[in-house]
Amino acid sequence: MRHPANVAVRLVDYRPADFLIDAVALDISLDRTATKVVATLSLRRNPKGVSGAPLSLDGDDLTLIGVKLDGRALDPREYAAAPDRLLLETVPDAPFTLEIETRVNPTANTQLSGLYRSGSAYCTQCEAEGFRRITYFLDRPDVLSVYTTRIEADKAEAPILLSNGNPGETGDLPDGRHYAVWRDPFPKPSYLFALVGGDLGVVRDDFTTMSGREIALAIFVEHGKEARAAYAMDALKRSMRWDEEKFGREYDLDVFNIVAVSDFNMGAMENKGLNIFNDKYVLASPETATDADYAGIEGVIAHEYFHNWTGNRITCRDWFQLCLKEGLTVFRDQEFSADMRSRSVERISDVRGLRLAQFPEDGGPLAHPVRPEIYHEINNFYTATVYEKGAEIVRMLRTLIGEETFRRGMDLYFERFDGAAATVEDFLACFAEVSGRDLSHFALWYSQAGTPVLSMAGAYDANAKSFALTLRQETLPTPGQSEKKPVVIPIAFALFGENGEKLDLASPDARPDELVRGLIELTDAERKITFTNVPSRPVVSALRGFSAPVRLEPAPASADLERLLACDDDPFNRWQAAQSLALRAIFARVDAAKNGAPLPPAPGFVGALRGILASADSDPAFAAQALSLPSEIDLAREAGRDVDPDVLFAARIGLRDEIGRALGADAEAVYARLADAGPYTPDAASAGRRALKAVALDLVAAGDPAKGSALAQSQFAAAGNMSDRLGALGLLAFLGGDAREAAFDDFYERFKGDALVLDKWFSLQATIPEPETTERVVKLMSHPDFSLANPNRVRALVGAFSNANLTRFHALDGSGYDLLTRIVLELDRKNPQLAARLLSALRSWRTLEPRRRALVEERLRHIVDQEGLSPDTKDIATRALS
Ligand code: B3K
Ligand code: ZN
Repeated sequence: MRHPANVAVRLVDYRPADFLIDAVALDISLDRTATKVVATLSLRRNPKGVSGAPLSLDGDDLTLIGVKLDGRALDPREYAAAPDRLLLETVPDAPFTLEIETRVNPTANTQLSGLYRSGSAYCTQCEAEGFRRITYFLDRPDVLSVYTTRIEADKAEAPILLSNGNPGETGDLPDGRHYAVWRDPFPKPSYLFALVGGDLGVVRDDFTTMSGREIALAIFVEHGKEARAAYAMDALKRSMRWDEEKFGREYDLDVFNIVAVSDFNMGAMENKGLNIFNDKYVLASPETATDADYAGIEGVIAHEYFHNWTGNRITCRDWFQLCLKEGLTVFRDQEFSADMRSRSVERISDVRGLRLAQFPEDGGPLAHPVRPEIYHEINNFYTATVYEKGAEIVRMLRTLIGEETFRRGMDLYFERFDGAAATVEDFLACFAEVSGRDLSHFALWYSQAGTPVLSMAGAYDANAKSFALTLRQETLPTPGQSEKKPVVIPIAFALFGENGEKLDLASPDARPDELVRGLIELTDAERKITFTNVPSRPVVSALRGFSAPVRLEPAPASADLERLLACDDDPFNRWQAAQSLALRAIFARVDAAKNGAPLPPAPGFVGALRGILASADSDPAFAAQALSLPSEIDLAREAGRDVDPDVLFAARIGLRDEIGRALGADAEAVYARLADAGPYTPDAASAGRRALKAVALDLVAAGDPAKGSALAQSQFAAAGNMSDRLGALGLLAFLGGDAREAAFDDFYERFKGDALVLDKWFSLQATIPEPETTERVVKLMSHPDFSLANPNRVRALVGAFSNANLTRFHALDGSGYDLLTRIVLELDRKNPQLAARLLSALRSWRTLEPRRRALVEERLRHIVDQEGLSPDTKDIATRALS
């Protein structure tokens, strides 16, 4: 495979394109190995570009057949063609048309970027730079064109032909071929182009918009899977209604199509009017999908739909502005899920996700600003920082200016930039205008990388009845940014008195609106606020609802956390108190183990959990989250340095067992109450009860493994839905023995042939925390159902092993690292995007203890030294080593 030159792209170098392409007519004749693409581009010079500039079009791996300018076939001496570029030194100053014919081989396309085949279907993925793998183009997001697409194919092979926009003429052709025309009236950048051809089943429905327009909805899936698309269709209709109600956004085309394919590099893609999805985020049935899968489908369907306004109608000027569409759209899908489900449970799981993926990224060698200033490979910047931290910035903005003003800012943004390619500055300017606030300091969140650390020190003066609180912030250096400035941190805030009562806030040091709203703004490195009329030493509840993406360090004293857990009316901070107590108890065990001291019991924490279990029925989903211990990944992150996964694992399991011994009987009663929940429904309330049931079963097993195993075996055998079955299998996998192997065999027999379910079978085996697992994973790689060509399968096995099985992946003999290295290098030749993504599992290597650190460094250097490494993998490995 050829690789384009590995050049750095910089934000400061942005220049408008020298040409604009007002219209594109594509004529694509599908063929398995030689698809013919004729692109007719209506070009004109951009008044903002360099006058007299040559026309230089992007390509990638293209074979040129011929070029015509205004209908005249050009002599090859009139242009320079390479697989990655088409250069015309002289073109007219007046508008002209260029007709370019290329050939592409979709079967040979293992990168899954551009036009490729998934199963027997043809499909495309163009973001970020895949369109140039179909035809030569100005493949950049600020070139917006109106597209007409004619697709031709063998009618038996591809009876369904889809592209962006509204359907036009169709018809039969000689030799068993047929064609379909699609017209998209909305100007769009090339990354939003899509095409699908194949023999697919379909589920149809319709939606009446707020102005009374009828939209034809369709979801295309593999034949026989139609029934499994019902939930996705329901989620789509709810998303369309929600965007009307919450943001005043109406759908614009006459049709909205979704296609589910099984080979896809990421979750889904928001192509205008034709979303293409990883089938994992479309297909669900009670027997095959867990509650988490249903929630994932709802969230991703919403996310891609919401892009129609935030991303498609208003797009990004350049790829540095990626967060403009991604962070904003994640914010919107999180709000949708919060409205559809439980707001506090959604917030907790969003923050868990942020801490799991974004915090380690922001604290390691791959750290970058939400709006990066340089990249070598843009596909490596579809990161947790751009998406999740990007969403947190939008949330902070709303918190600071208030919900109603935020909505006016969004309205202004939609009005002002509809049909345009915008920047982060354009976005912020709308909110500055409607709020009258200067947002220039706030904008630092977009350009400064690293997670700020917030600390609080309080002093109570019993005589003066005052409470002095000092707030400080600090951000540690990140690659390329050694000096950090203080950022604007909105701290949602409350004080609780001795009896758990919320105190009225009074202080001469805070603005009246800060006191009324309970929202303190920390803009400097330090701020001191003395609260008056405080009757007794208060407990501080800060960062309520996780009002800013910062780390609060150290966590409050344990006695204060126990009080917050009991009295805080902010559910997020109640959950946070339980997590902080758990972390403290686990790290106390870690320290004791290091010093050879007796393991300290945690009676206060266990007592608090007993209380949560006792009142679990009132909010099962919340109780399930509060009763779940921080994961090993959480522990590694919180430890921060000299991480030894074996020690963390032992301490965590030790605490789990202590809790199980103390609360096993209580947990068993909860489990028994929830055991028979009746027929499966995917709603949040039922899902919450199932989550609590799973946590209760784990506690029973912690206290009495034999009893836990017996209960898990019967739950596994009798399960009427995948959540219960997989929950039981997960526990059996952990407990081990014959029951485990029997359950895995049974599961395989039941679900063989069902790829999405088999992914779960592969994943669970990869995460067994036992020495034999590495060998098991190696064996599974030769299983007939394993294939490096399917990204879901690779992620299920290798991704799960390297991201979720910390003790095995970080085994001291280096076997886990060797396994990943081997797969990354093998995959790099086929699918560099996926290889690079897998390699990111090593991003926190510098926080490991020295022996493991040395092992990883050796592997990273070995990878960087490979001949012919893709720019994707090289970029990750190089930055990881920096
Ligand atoms: N915009 C796509 C992601 C494209 C990734 C390209 N490497 C999906 C999404 O965020 O909605
Ligand atoms: Zn997105």
